[in-house]
Amino acid sequence: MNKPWWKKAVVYQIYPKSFNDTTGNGEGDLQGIIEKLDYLKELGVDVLWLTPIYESPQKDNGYDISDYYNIYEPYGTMEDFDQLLEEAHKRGIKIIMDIVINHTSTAHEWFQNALTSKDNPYRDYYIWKDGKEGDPPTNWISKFGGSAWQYDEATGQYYLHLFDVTQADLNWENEAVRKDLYKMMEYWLKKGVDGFRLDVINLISKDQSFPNDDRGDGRRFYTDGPRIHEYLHEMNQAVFSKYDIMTVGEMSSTSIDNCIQYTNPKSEELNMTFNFHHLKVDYPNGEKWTKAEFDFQALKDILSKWQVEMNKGSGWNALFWCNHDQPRVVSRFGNDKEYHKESAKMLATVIHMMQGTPYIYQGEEFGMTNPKFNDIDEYRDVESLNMFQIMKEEGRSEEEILEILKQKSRDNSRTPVQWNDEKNAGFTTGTPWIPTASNYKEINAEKALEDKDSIFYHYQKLIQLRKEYDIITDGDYQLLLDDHEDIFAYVRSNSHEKLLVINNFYGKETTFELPESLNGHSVEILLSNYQDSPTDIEKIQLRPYESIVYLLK
Ligand code: TEU
Repeated sequence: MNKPWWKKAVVYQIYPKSFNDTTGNGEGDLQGIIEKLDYLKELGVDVLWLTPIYESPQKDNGYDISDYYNIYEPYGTMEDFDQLLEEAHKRGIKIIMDIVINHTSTAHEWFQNALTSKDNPYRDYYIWKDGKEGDPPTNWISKFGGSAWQYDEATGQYYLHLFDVTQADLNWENEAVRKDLYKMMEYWLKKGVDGFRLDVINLISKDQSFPNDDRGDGRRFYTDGPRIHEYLHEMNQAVFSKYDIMTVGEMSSTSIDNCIQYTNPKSEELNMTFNFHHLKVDYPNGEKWTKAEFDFQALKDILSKWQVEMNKGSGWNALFWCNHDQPRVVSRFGNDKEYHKESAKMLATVIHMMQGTPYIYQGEEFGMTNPKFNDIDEYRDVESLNMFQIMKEEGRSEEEILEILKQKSRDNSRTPVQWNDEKNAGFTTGTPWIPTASNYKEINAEKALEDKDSIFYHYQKLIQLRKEYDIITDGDYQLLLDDHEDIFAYVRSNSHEKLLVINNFYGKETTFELPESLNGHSVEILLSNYQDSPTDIEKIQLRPYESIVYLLK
């Protein structure tokens, strides 16, 4: 059987607001993406994922959709979108849309109708409940802080919002909701888009008894909920199965077993899933809002477990370090100062030599860093601003909170893409909607393109290797030197060859010793982040952040 195309694809994520502004209004736009297609072609990516570009009040930068059928005006028009799709396709690049169907903006006409009365037909498009003796219906907590329920004076009931108060959760129990959403997806597929990234899709099915959570924030009553597999299968049959597309589900606090079921082709649900367990290794005791070192051992163990188990269960992983909700990886698990280049390349190799479909987030390909904002006025993200208030109310000092945001805020990845060393890093001629990181003169795309040894060309090479070597897609995975304190090494194997991937995760020298079971092969270096890595692999003195991919035969 032919392998589906998305198993060998590399996806590039675009956060349009911060990508490239051609109008000078300070926000990126669709024409700005068109302008950069040749750059993306040069990098070699196969698919672009656009985060939401639909009409939206932008309380959550587009994850609050008010009209699924229209483009957010500052980004351009539907004609611009059609042109983007055509220009991308001309270059052999596919486009997937971000579909947000756990909730809509409260500005959506469905919600506006729902507000008018309890018996409006759209009332049941959302989740409304009576309060309990003056309290909200349950003690569930919104992902952005505070109660997950909002009271509506006029009708005397609460609606559920797992995210911002302007993001009302849709009622998936209502078949009319599901039908309307499937129709909307068909609209985009008929235009020719190549698939979907489905926002927090594993939260759509809620436990209908809506219980209080006596030992948590409520998430266990809606995460991978009771009817989730049924809904995804229905969606697959009604929509996805009719097109040659790719689908990736964003899975919040999920489990491997569920992700196997979501992505095993036999279930006919989705093609692949994002999970976040490997990105919680700097959340001590599950607490995001604290400054912390990352737990290297946990990182290795989690990534390795997902590699092995998903393969065993015939599931498929989306591989990623970065997205618009996560800090920049080179600042997080690498070293964005002395070893900027070495560590950025090492981190790229770690992920790209694994099994799954890799995702590159805009700017990652030349090592963009966290901006290290010093002032709360520089932040824009609704979650960061809410948490700033909440932590202040808890009595923490502003200084401490700013240190935490510097490490954890979602805005760390949302600063303008640094295209060159001109004003605003070449992102806009106007005032950017969020400040540009101050290091844009040193770290930018133009500079990366001029330097043959840049992070950009390392990513380019990783993408090419994936095309060239089937073992990256098919090979089994095994972690080596499991509890080595500095090294993340693994081997990928198939019947006739092996890939040995060795990474020094730290800024000091360390020694790699080849396990005996890997003796006796011929050795070829496929990629390294140093000029002269050794081909004698029995014992390797690894330099800071050294990362080497060997082909063994
Ligand atoms: O994110 C879902 C999600 O759960 C997170 O990654 C979120 O950023 C985190 O819980 C906050 O601590 C998706 C989108 O990627 C995100 O940008 C949206 O804000 C969110 O859904 C709501 O649509």
